[in-house]
Amino acid sequence: MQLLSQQTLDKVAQKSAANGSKIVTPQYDRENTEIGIVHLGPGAFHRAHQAVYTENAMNLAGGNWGICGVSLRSATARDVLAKQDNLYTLAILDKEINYQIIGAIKEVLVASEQSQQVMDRLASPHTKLVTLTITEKGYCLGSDGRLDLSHSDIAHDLSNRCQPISAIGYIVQALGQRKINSIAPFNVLSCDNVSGNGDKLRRAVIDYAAQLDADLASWIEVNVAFPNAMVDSITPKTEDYTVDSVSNAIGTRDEWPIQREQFTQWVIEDNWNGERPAWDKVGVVFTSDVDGFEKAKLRLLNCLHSTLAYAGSLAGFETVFDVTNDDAFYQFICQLANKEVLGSFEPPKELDVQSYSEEIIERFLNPEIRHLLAQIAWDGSQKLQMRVLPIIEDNIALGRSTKLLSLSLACWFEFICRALKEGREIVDPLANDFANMPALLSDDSTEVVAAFLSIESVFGKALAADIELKVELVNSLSALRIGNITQINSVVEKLC
Ligand code: CS2
Repeated sequence: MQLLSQQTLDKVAQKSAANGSKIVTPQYDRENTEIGIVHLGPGAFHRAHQAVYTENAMNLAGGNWGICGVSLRSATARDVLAKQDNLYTLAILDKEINYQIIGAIKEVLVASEQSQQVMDRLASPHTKLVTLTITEKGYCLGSDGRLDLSHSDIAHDLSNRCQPISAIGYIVQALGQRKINSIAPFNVLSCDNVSGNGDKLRRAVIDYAAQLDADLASWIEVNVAFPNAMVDSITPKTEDYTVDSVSNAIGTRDEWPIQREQFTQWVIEDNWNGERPAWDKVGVVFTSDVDGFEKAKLRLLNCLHSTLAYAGSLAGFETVFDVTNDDAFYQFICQLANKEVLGSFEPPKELDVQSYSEEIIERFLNPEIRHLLAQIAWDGSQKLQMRVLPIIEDNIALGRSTKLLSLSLACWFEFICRALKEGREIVDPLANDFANMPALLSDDSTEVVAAFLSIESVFGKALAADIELKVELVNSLSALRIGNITQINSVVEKLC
């Protein structure tokens, strides 16, 4: 089978005609489209979400919004996509199955090998927008919400400002060059699943710039927009079977297609300088208040996802579909959403949050999507700070129950403890810290809970000092350890 490329796009069209299906291919003059966006972190989520909105906007309204994807370290995306002229397939796996060939990414660079080219792209007057999916840990923030100057990447960049390794270091260096060359700054749009992502990124960028050049820091403060944004679409990583099934469907070999559900949402704060792609014409919502959407998404979808990831893995399930399809776990997350999440925050006026919550649980039951719990379980120490802890804090302040949320956290504790005891790899920036905490091997739930709560970068001071929360966590962990987690309903009954 020939490889997907600009030359073989007509094969895709033939296949699509033969099957009576419509596989959309780029409808704009791809060759003559300039790069207007630099995206840091072109992983699966970017390729299934922002790149697709940009593709659809160019299909509809043109514009020089080609994307240069910058991998900070890994060369895999560049090397695989280069062979395909950076084209890849989006497979939408839902009640209907649809394929679309995406051409918006025009170039992929690897910062660790092509630092100067990355800098040139960022400093180019054609670049109007820098977007990012660098995950929670890429922001290098300390527990006080300020840039962690002792973070090894930041410390490195501060003493090698022309050869940065962090996203923050690249952004500030490029903005500095634009300022010197009197080129208008780009907008900086975080697309990470982080609450107040634009505000956090702005804080990190300004703190970093202030260490190097006070004038640059004030210039950034006045001139650069960092809109907050909420992003959503369930995007499991590409597996070998995805490559085979997509290649068969499109009639050419695609070595790195991307799969996602039909549902997709992008809500961006309308805080913008200059032009942007015609995203508003292809479903992106611009609003003055992203906060409520972000909270709804992180507290419902992501809190339930992480809860299922830990509880479900402990019970031996493999995917979100499998565990949600189990009646006891289904009831558990419905109860968690209804009793402890809904009501913990003020939803946006335009959102019917009860239906939103029910629709999310329905999305987990998409049989076409094999979303591995192990993938969602990564980086719990970072994710739970956005997904579970703020709900606990708000519920405590409002005098509401936190019992089920405590059970969710206890599942994470037990997940980490079991991995340590069984010598399994833990994918988490705190993996080494966990390994150096002997208390996590203890059979005594009180000792285990105290050890976790002592991690200040995760729990801060107030939660760690909350006696009632501590008791609930100990009770939950003990109930999990004595009881049978596959019967999560009996564990819940004991606690509530
Ligand atoms: C998931 C998210 O891996 C995870 O942690 O919870 O990636 C989730 O699928 C997305 O936020 C959905 O928009």
